[in-house]
Amino acid sequence: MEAQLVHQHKSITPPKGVEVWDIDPYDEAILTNPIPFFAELRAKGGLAYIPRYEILISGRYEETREIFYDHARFLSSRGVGMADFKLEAPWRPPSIVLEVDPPEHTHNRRVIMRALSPSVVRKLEQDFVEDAQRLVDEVLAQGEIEAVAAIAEAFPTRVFPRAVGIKQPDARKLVDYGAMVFNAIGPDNPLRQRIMAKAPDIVPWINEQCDRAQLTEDGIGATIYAATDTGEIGEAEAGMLIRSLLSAGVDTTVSGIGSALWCLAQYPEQFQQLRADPAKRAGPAFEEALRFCTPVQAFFRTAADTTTVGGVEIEEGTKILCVLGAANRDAQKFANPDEFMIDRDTRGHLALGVGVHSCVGQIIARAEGRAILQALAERVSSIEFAGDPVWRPNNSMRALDTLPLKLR
Ligand code: OVM
Repeated sequence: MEAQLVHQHKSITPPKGVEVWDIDPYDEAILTNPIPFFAELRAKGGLAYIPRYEILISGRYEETREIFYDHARFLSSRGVGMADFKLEAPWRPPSIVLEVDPPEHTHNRRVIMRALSPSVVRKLEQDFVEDAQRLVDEVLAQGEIEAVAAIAEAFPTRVFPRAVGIKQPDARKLVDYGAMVFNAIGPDNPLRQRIMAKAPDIVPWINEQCDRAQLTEDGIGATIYAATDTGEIGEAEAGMLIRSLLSAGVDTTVSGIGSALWCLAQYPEQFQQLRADPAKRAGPAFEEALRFCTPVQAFFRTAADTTTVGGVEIEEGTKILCVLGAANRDAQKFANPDEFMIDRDTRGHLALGVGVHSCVGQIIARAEGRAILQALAERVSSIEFAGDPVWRPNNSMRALDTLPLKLR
């Protein structure tokens, strides 16, 4: 028998030369207001050690990128959360694209890439644009709205499940499943436990949607199942890849769109800049919102062997929390990082990762973001807060709970 795991992963001794930092990055006050924590994290150096969880943490751009880019030294197959899948049974069968290393990863990812190719998404984009225009017309008629429900959740849950080919989408279950997946990446804290209590209600429904017979014949899901006809993957793998789409394709875009709206309300002169050329600036504005708010705030990697980063020796089995949200506000990479500027050069931001695991759905996510921001900029003259925005704590996702807006 394995010894009882204290932190769901191997116990490590603090490496020499790193600061020991007595902080809980999963404190709800930090999760809902992470920016001061990011600054403190970067000030500690390339890596810091958090004794409470016996993990390393990285929040500077250079080190975070180095770790994320190197899939051979820093594994995903041992889980991208606090738990080491080599030592603790995962809460669900591991994802065959997220929680896996090359060469299996390469093989499985290729099937999704083909199903989400630029030519496929180009055809979907016209639908996204029409849906976005219709949705913005609807909310404009209401004047004052709660924009998380009315736009951020409404839009992706309308367009994405339909693109996949889900016949009877249940927006609530899709959003809640995303919350489970992203809270599961953190420690086994009350946040994770509360959402996991919903599993019996949600997981069987999600799994059911992944069956071939449940999917339309013309969606992304059907294209993935087509790869079983040539023997490239099996039926079970195809189902697992659909599960990945439903895991990663809803909450992420809900968060990205909600955060983009928050940015535009917070920086009205930036919204006016967007309005001056919606078709050209919607894409860059969404990209800057990704950098500025970074929907997936952090993922772990696990050291495959003894290695060094920035002169720090890291032992095998070490869990490293890579804080993408902090790296995206590193002044060494982005000038005036705490300013939201839609005309800045956002290239190299880490909101969609980097390397072999970088977001496989990024072209569809970007198409959704562009569609909604362009529709807004073409129809709305001003976006103002109609009350205080409230952030929803989550172990790895930065997302709004409520966003009262007045649209004119
Ligand atoms: C998956 C998966 C789950 C969560 C996130 C993600 C951001 C992928 O199930 O494959 O990528």
